[in-house]
Amino acid sequence: MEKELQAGTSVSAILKEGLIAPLDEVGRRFSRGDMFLPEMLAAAQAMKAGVEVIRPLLTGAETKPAGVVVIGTVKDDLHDIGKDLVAMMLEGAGFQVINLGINVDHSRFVEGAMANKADIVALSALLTTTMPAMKTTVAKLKEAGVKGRIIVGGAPVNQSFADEIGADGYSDDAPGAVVLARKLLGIHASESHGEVH
Ligand code: B1M
Repeated sequence: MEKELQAGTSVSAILKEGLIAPLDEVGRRFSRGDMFLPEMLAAAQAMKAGVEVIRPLLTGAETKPAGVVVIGTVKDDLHDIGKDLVAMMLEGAGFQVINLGINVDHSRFVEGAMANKADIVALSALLTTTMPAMKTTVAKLKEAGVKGRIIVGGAPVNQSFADEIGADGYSDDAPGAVVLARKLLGIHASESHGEVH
């Protein structure tokens, strides 16, 4: 990967073609029963090591804070690679990101959002079985009077589910989450740096 960077390959191409595409293939093989959990875990570890190499290019050095984002993967869901990519790209775009981690219960989302006066609360879910936890979290955030806008994402989530559960926005990938967060807060891209090409 360092070689690709030195050769001038874009961060976006490395991410999409070198990291995400192979992991998708692992997922497909897992679905077919050609690969098993330890292999999926090893692939995830390789992906994480790869992401660490490009992390400085994703997070950049931004001076003007764009807003506060509290992000986490919902309860009973342990997938964090996509959520961490979203977090890194938001950081790169100048947001202050408080990453609550994985398996985040709705009450921790509420506490995190309140304590940090979140402008955006970002929820990730990778399992169809944890989508109900996303729904509950959105409901509890609203019930608690959290003022920040709520955005959702993750492989099984789509716009109609986001609408159904009352989220303020949905994005299918990390760069889209940055665009969405800016849009919801009325920030123009030119006011912030950290674009990844
Ligand atoms: Co899991 N797993 N996994 N897994 N795993 C999936 C999700 C699965 C689709 C694989 C498959 O069967 N083909 C399947 C879910 C099926 C379903 O629900 N329909 C699955 C399963 C079944 C499971 C277990 C139940 C397996 C088991 O134990 N029998 C288990 C569940 C554990 C749990 O969470 N309780 C499990 C475990 C694991 C590992 C621990 C081994 C590992 C995760 C390691 C980790 O995250 N630290 C793992 C992995 C690696 C995968 C796959 C292969 C890859 C996920 C990934 O990281 N993708 C996955 C198959 C697949 O997706 N192809 C699979 C790369 C990442 C960049 O993409 O996370 O989608 P993604 O994020 C994207 C977008 O979704 C979006 O932006 C990112 C890209 O820019 N996005 C957001 C994500 N969050 C967002 C939030 C936003 C906006 C955008 O705004 C807030």
